Amino acid sequence: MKVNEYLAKAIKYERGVVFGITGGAIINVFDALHKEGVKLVPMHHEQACAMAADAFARVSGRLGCCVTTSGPGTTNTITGTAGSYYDSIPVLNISGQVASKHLKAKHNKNLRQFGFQETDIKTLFKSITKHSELIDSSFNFREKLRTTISKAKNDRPGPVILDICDDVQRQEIKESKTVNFSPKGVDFNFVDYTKTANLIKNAKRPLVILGHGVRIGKYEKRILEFIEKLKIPVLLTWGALDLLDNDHPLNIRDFGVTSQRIGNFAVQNADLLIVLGSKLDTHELPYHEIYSQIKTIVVDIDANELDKLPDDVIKVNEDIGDFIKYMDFLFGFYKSFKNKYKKWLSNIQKLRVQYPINNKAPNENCVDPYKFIDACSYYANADHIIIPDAGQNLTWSFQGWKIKRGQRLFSAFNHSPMGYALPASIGAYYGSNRPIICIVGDGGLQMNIQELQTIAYNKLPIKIFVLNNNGYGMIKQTQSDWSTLNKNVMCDETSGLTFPNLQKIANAYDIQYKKLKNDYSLSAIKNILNFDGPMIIEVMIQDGDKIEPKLKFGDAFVNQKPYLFQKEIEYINKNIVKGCL
Ligand SMILES: Cc1ncc(C[n+]2csc(CCOP(=O)(O)OP(=O)(O)O)c2C)c(N)n1
Ligand SMILES: [Mg+2]
Repeated sequence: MKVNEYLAKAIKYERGVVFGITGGAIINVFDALHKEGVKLVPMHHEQACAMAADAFARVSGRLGCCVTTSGPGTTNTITGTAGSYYDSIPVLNISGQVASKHLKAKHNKNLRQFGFQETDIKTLFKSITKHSELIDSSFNFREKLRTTISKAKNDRPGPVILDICDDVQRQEIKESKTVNFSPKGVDFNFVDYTKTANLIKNAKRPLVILGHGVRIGKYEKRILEFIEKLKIPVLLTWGALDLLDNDHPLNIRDFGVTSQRIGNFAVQNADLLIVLGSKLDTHELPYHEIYSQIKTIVVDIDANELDKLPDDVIKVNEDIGDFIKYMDFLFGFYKSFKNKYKKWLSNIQKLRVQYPINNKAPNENCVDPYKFIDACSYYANADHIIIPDAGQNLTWSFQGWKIKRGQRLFSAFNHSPMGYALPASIGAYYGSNRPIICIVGDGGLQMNIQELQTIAYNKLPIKIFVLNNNGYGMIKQTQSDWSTLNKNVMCDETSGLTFPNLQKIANAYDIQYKKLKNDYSLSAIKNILNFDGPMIIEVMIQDGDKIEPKLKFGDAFVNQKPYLFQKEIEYINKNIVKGCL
């Protein structure tokens, strides 16, 4: 069998959908994929292909596949691939490379280039993939591909890339007699589980923090059973916000720099944090001092993530599933936990109601972003997948969205490139066949606007809500926060950054267009979501509207802007612990 034929069979076996753009050095791979009957989605920019493959993997739980040509084709995928790496998303990238005899390494490695459109992909992608390899011979390709796919999917998943020379794609695979394919090895580590279990048993005000690792490990159901047995209040990172429905009694939602207020008060007043599958980003816990104040147990499969934490933290380098298994064993039937933290939980929930995200009066002149998110989440059904982009629109979405069980809500969390949401919506549709809500800024839309054509041609059920706040709102907010900075530089028309008329854009792509002018027009979202097919909805936000609350770097963890009076902080602190064990 030839290299390209085996590759196509492997992708078919993985039930992959290929997002890609063709070119001279990858033409044979696409030909084999086509012959094998693999679903191919041609797009208009390779950046978008990588992002679509990423979102496909996120929603389907399968391997994402992105196929591009040598040189500019593959260098265009860097932003998307980096996002998959930081968020641990399994994506197989296949890149065409110049013919093996044209590789500069075969002539003089100090050359910048030998072959036309040659680029050293292996080196370029080394720091943003789990595995990056140049395939300049067909020897042992079967084993190499299987090992590469296994790396993408196992342990802490992530993207991988094979850069396959054009001539090699067409060669018969040659194999050594002993194919040395070893599945992942087993490491033993000796965690003091009894000590950990005792800490949990003795805690008075514990919190469970769930991160994206829960989903990556496919432990959504097991975790639910675990927390429902312990009945400990649960905080969710953005990567895990869609693990629990908004109304789940244990769900106290988000915490960190841009979250509801009460999550941070809960953290500050807890006596134990049990962190499962979160790398505890600086966006969540910006100050490391917290670990010397509150006992913290962190369970993570990646030892490097534990290593970065201070010594005060109890570090459990273990798969979450194994950790839960041990806890199940040690706690028996969890009888001792029966409603132990009832008061702690109800105090937090009561305060959350007193400090809602949004309580402004409706406005006739524009749409309040929090009211928009609230209305959109009210009308969306359990089948919807929601993908915000980057900037204020992302934060408003995560602060305000109320998850219904089954919904997915995600973005490229850790890399957060503008332009992710639109191509990710395409990938998410092909990975799920579900209706998609894409929430994007007027700035971010421009970064992958060409994919409107992919959406229009395929008539994908994607509703594209464009939050028009006259430019780069996120950056404007930062500029307004710091008196040392001038206002609006590089952010809007005042410094030369302009945007096209969205209605004309919609017309040009032959996509339906609607405008939401003010808070009173938000009920139109119901019919918009019921419409069959793509639609662009322009949401008119007031220029200068902010993310609130938001922690300014350096301020106390519980004093997000707009600031609270000291008396109010004391009131919350007192009431959150009142009557607890
Ligand atoms: C590719 C990329 N370039 C630049 C940035 C830096 N950045 C973050 S948010 C933002 C402004 C986004 O504006 P818009 O898309 O209109 O969203 P808004 O904040 O207005 O909701 C910028 C420039 C980024 N995250 N990604
Ligand atoms: Mg904007």
